[in-house]
Amino acid sequence: MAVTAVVGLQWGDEAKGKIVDLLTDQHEIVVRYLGGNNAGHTVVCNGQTYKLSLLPSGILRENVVSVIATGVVINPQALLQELDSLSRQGVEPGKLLISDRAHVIFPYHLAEEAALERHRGAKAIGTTMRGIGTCYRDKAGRTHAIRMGDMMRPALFRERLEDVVAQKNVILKALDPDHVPLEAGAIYEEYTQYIERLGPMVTDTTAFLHRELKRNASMLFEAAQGSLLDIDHGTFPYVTSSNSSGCGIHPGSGVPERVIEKMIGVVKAYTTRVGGGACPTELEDETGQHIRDEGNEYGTVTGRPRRCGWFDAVATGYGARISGVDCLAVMLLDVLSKLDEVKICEAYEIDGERTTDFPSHIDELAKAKPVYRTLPGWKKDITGARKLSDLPSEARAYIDCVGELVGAPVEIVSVGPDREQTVRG
Ligand code: 2SA
Ligand code: MG
Repeated sequence: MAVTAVVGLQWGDEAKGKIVDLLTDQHEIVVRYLGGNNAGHTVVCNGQTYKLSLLPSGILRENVVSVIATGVVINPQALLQELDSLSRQGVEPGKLLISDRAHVIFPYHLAEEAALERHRGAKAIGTTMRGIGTCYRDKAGRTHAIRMGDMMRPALFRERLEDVVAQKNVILKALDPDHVPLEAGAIYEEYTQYIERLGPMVTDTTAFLHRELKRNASMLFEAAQGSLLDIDHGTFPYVTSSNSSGCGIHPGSGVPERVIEKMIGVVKAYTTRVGGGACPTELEDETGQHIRDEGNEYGTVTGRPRRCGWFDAVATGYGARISGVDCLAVMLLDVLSKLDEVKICEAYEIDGERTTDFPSHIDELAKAKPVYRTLPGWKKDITGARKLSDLPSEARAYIDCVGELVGAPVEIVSVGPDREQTVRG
């Protein structure tokens, strides 16, 4: 496999980490191109469970180069803590490169986000509170942005920080009268220590990736969050602040999408969502709780219970189209094994009209009533299945229905967290 991408087609947490880990062996370079330490990937490798947030999954392999590309927002403290916790787990990390174009998260980003989310009250986005959105906002606004490359230039960094912190204190005071002014000098000292450690890894990753493409290196692009959380194409404003669908690969890495030979769309066999915003197939009943319990559906970063519901082929099909996937990996199918019957949403009814188009406005999505196709459950333990013919016919029918309604062939089915618990179609 030369150049491959793995993207989530729902609202994140599709178990992309497992697919990326399965593919990492076949690639020399793994690239993370969006988001920050809001993401949570669980990777089970050599019997150990690793929780990754900002680091690409390739970091677990000594012979893989991991790249944190331009589109990522970096909290340097969180990044160093993650590296330190891996070395405590005995991992000798592979080579890591960090883009000098990547933007940096500072304490004022977290303070600003906390104040803004508080102001929204019941309409809060339900963010992870990691300063992701406020950092991307400064990136788009330009005047208050600081990039990794700026931190590498002490005089420039100090001057810029003084200027930005002075302005941020004014904004923060207006948002919160109890705001205690932040000190640019203290932040400078703290971040200078971080950059002393991270500095040797900071480079022009775009140039690196293009050099590697020229020598036909194999590359794996690893997404975070999911297509429906995409800032441009997702369920705005209940989205993350970057292009978390396949659309983000080009802006986030500088590598054109046409070089990607295989775009794998990862979907969960049901739906989950954390944070606010409509979710038409959400089940606020015993079945929803059953899925949450069986799937251990709690946020990896924040521990928040995830909202759970039936598979939504309208939403997921839209995610698949905007990301341009070649095939699907259906994850966590085993979570549904105890149910008498299973449902797939094949259309929405909005104001009495049936549609398979995904609404562009959140108010329309909030009105959408799912139209379900009901299938019989398989009521068997499938965690030992290794090939399609090992699966009960009801489970195969369910997967076929997912593929047909989403509009892409299912090539991988996951029936448990371990690498071996994988069925290839
Ligand atoms: P943010 O913090 O600005 O990106 O939040 C904006 C929305 O994006 C959602 N979001 C996520 N959704 C699913 N999983 C995510 N990662 C963690 C996980 C989340 C956690 O793997 O479980 O631990 O809670 C993730 N990151 C951001 C978020 O819920 C908002 O709806
Ligand atoms: Mg996650």
